[in-house]
Amino acid sequence: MKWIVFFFKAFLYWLWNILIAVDQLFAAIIGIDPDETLSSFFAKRAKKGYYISILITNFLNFVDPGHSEKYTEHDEGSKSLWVWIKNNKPK
Ligand SMILES: [Ca+2]
Repeated sequence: MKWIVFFFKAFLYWLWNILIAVDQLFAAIIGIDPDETLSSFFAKRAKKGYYISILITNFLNFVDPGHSEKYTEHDEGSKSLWVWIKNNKPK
């Protein structure tokens, strides 16, 4: 029985990593820093008052209380396409 539990936990661990990878792939596709999850991106934008981000963050916190605080990556975001465009715009 303990091996069944072990393999189930290993499967969940693997599945969680895949979900994070898919999340960050989608983030990169829409121009967000590829090292940042969508949860983190929307939580930061919500704190800046962006309405759509507030709605998404409130929904995530409803489904998983404390989600945005738990998964906000304060050290990520500098590699987004939008930051690159801002810093490399022709003068
Ligand atoms: Ca990260």
